[in-house]
Amino acid sequence: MSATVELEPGIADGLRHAWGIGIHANCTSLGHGLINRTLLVADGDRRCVLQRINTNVFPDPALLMRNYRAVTAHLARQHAGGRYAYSTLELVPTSNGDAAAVLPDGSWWRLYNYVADTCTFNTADHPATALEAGRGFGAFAAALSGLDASGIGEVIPHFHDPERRFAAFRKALADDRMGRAADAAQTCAAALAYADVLPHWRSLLARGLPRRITHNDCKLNNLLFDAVGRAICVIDLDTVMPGSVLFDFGDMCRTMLSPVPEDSTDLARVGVRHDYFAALARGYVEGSGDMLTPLERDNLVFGARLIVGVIGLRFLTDYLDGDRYFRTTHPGHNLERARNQLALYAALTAQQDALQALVPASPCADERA
Ligand code: GN1
Ligand code: MG
Repeated sequence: MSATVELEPGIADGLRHAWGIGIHANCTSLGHGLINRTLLVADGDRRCVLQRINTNVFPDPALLMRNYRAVTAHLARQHAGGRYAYSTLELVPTSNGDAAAVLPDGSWWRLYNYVADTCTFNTADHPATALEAGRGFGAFAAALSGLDASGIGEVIPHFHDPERRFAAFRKALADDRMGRAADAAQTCAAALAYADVLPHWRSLLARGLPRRITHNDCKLNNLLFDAVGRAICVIDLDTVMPGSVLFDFGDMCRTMLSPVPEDSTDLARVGVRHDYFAALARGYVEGSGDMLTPLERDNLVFGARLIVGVIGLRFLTDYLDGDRYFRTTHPGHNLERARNQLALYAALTAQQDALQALVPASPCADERA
C-alpha cells in the first residue's frame, strides 16, 4: 500500500472546485510512469485516478486532451457496438464540462475512472501473459484503425523518429554539458551501433510503411489485467497519435522478452526469451485481425530493435543532458536504463532472424504501397 500523498492547499482547492473531491479524500501514488504524476483518490466510496500532466513533456495539453477525448469516445463506441472486447478509460469531466482542469498555478489535471480489481506487471512471468498482452494491444490497434485520423494531432512531433533520436544523442555526446561522457564511454560506443538500423528504416518509409494511429507506449504495464490474467483495459493514452505498428510491437517486445525490468543492472539476465516472443507475436497477429500488411508483419522484429534502440538512446541522451526528462530515483539511473536497453538491443540484433521466423503467417491485409 503506498503512503498518503498530501496535496498543496491551492491544488486541493482547485480539485475540489473541478470535481468535488472532498477535503478528506485520501491520495496515494499509483503506477510506475516516468513522466506524469498519477494518484489514486479514495473519497468515501468513490475511487478515481487523478493525473497531473507533465507540460514540459506535453507542451500542448489542450491538444493532448482533445486526442484523449476522441480516442476514448471512439473506443467506447467500438466496445458498445461489440467490435472491441476491452474496457476503455473514461474521463470524468470537470463541473464546467471540460476534459481537464487548469489550476491557477498553471498546472493541468485530469480525472478518470479507476478500473477496480485489476493489476499491472512490469515484466512478464509466463508466456500466457505475453499472448494475452499481444491480443489486447493488437485489438486496440485494430479498433483505432477506424478512427478519423484527421482529428488526432501529433502530441510530441517525431516522438519515435529514429533519425532524430540518434542525432539528439550524438549532439548530447558532443556537447557533454554535464561532463558525463567519459563515465559512459562504453555505453556511448554501444549506442553508436544504432546507426545500423537507419538505412533499413529509410527503406521501409520509401516502401510505404503504413502510418496509423498507434499507442506509442505499449509497455506491458500500460495494460490492466484481472485476477485470472485476462487483459482488461489499455491505459496511458497520452501518446496515441500517428505512428507505426512497429513502434507498438517494439515496446511490447521491450517489456516482455527480457525477464528483468528496463532498469535492472543485472545485465547477465537481460535477454530475449523466444517462447515469450512466439506467444506475443501470435497474440498480436490474432488480436489485430487482418490489419497488418506483409511489410509490417515481416518487420515486427525490426520494430523491436528500432524501439529498444530508440529508448536506449533516449535514456543515454537524458543522462548526458543532466536527467531532465525521465524521472529518476538515484544518480546514474538513466545510465543504468540505457545499458540495460542497449544490451537488449544487441540480443535482438543477434537473434533477429530466428525470432522473425516465429511470427505466424497470418491472413495479412493487402500491401498498400
Ligand atoms: C515514459 O511515463 P511512462 O512510463 O508512461 C515515456 C516512454 C518510455 C517510458 C520508459 C511521453 O513513459 O516513451 O518508453 O517512459 N513517455 C514519454 O519507461 O516520453
Ligand atoms: Mg506513457
